Amino acid sequence: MLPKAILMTAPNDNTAIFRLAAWLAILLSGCVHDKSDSEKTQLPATNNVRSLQVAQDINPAPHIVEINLEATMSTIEIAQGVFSQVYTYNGMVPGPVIKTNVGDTLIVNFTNNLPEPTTIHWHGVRVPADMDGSTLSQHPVQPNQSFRYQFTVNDPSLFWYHPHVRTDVQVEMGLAGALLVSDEISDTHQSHLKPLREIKQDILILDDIHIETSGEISLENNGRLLWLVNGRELPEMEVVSDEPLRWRLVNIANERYMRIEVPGHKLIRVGGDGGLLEKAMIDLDDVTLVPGERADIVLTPTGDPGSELTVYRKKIGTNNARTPLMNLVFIEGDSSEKPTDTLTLPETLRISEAINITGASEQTFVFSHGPPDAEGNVSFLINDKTFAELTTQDTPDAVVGETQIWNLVNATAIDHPFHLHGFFFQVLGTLTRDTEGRVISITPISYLENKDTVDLPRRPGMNGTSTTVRIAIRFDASSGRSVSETVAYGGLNAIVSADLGNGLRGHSGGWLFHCHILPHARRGMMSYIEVGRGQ
Ligand SMILES: [Cu+2]
Repeated sequence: MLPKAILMTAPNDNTAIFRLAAWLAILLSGCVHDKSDSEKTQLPATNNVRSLQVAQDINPAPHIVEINLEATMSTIEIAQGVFSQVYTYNGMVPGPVIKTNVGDTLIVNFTNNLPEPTTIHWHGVRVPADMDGSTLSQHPVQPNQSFRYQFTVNDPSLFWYHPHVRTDVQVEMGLAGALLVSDEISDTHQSHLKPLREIKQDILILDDIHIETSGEISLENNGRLLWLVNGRELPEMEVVSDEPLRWRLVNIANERYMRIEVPGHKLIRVGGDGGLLEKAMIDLDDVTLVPGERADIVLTPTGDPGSELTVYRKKIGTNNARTPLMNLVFIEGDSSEKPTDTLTLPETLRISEAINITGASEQTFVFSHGPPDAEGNVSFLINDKTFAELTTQDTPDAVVGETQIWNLVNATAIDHPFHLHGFFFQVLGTLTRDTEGRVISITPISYLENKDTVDLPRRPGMNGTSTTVRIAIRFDASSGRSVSETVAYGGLNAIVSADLGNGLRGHSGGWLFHCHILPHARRGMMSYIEVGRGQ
């Protein structure tokens, strides 16, 4: 068997030394049949951040992107000289980038070669419920079994994919990848976006892991902490002074917030979870991504050829603590290229429609935690219950076409990143309350954005105070599918009648919402809404 992992992680620049090493590895693997040796993937000679591999489209038909994706254990050199046994998609950490266009049908022939069950959740993508990869809507794919994911991608943005079984463990072990949905039609028809689309674009996947000296990934946050961009520790990006860069960022870390800063430079945020913003946010000192969240940013680095500029992750809430994530290395520009103009972005990037909240019903969800147990661990709760304790009496319902306002109340002293499956929402504003429940501040949102993940800021003061983020959700028909449609489609008969083992009965239109600090979700901070057809 060819060492696929090695072939697929070859860097773009294909240095002669690396090619030689790769060929040697291939030759050796022909003689050595020990899988663990032949599938060891070494770091490439250069630490280039532009090294993400794109999943191969095996279907020649237009408007269909079909890929094969295999989850498997591999041994990869993540830190210099330290080999870690990790979970991979197609032998890589992170997994291959899936590239599609708006309106494409994406088919993913997924095979689970892990020693445990798994699924794939398409974070942020509006998919039919039976393609959502949650245990509410799909039986986990057992070891050595396959599952075909198939859905149409309708929203241009950067999304990501990851398991939704033992999510905290499986994501930390390496299972995550980016899914980019481009808007080729708009490229030709939305000429006002030309300046934006001409900017060199990079996907940057931000992560952190802990590894023991043995190389083992620590799930208890022991050992050395590594900050990773596209799976690399402190990688480099070659840039030309005064040439704008567009970064499509996604934070796949289990727990940590990523507040990105480039010293001496202002950032422009043009988009987020659900595609472009209505108007660019300019002159930003930093951009924060909570776990699961995306940001589409533009910056214009300046520096002398040969010099370096470091991109940092700033610690939230402190002024000075910061960690280097990536080095920009200035190279000479190509003098034959046209001189770069000052970047001029259109005033309106996109005509966005605010969700009409007239007559919307309201629901309130309180995010809290229980007292510490003997080991000091707490349960994390939504409306006083863990996910395992929920009955259908506890969970909200909606009918297709309905709009609801959700009041997401954070009663704890830490932030929680809220994520809703299957639907975009828009933030209406944030308010805080004192211990008497009186509103002490109201912050309306100043820009319009479709989101699937949002920070719920910690309470403003002592126990009893709270912060509420108000969001509007339209449970439109473009997500999901009615029970009857799904049964006709043949997808969910087994699941409708199946007890999924947690007291819940999964069925079409069951959508999770949870904290995206994955250990919090595992310890209970997760619930779901049933979206049905109505009468
Ligand atoms: Cu949380």
